[in-house]
Amino acid sequence: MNIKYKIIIPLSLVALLAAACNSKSTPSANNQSGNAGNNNITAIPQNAQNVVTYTDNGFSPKTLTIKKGDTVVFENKASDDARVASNPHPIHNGYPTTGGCVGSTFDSCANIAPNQAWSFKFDIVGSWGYHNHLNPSEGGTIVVTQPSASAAAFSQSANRLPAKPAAMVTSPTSQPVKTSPSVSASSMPSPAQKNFTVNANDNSANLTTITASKGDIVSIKFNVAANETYHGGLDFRSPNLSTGTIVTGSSKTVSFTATNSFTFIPYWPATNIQKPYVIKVQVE
Ligand SMILES: [Cu+2]
Repeated sequence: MNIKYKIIIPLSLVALLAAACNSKSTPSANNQSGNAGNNNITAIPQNAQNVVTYTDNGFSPKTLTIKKGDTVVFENKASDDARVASNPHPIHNGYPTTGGCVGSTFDSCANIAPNQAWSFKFDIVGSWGYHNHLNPSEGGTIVVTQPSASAAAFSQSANRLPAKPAAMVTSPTSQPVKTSPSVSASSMPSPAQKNFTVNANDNSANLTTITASKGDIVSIKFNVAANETYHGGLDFRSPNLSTGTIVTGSSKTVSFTATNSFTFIPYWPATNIQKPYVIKVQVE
């Protein structure tokens, strides 16, 4: 069995269709040009690994957990168009990459017709809500996890060379074998998981400094109080990572690998008014 062809054919198909879509000038306001990476709308691919299916009943599974770097294929098997977009509606900026047609690049931007699919690669660890922009009450969550060092090395060799895990083949030559990165990575200690809970309202939070070590996987659960918070809720924003809108009385969890210190600033999402406190993430 030749695995290479299975991988190369769908990818080149994606590239061709993406190029075709972008060269066409469409009058649709939803179609943003100059954003080629985003309009990966194709026929439904076969044998996709991470699939969310949209039917007339909404998205399934509601929560899909993947590894950082995985691509999710959103397949439309419903009778109507769908447009997958990062929460919150309508600003689509929850997934923290800018340059999409509205906010985040996690946005199909164009409508996905029945029997078409849209693919998106997730490079940021965290829990990312999305919705159908054409019917915003429908949605789901993609949970992107950080593979542990050894798991990452294993899944890379397992995905690409299932029949021949290169790292484990003993070299038949007498030359010294270079230590491969996967071997040294697997001998490194796994990063620590650190969990924090922030209880916040419009005026203050119970936890305003979070301390972690470089490399830690940090999870912060933001609870937005039902009382003493304007009903539109809060959005905790930082240069690289934002929670998106958390409505009053609900919570959201963000996860990331600690690299540099930064600060979350809470805002009223509807009016972009900054609240009078900050939450510092101190990485030592
Ligand atoms: Cu929307």
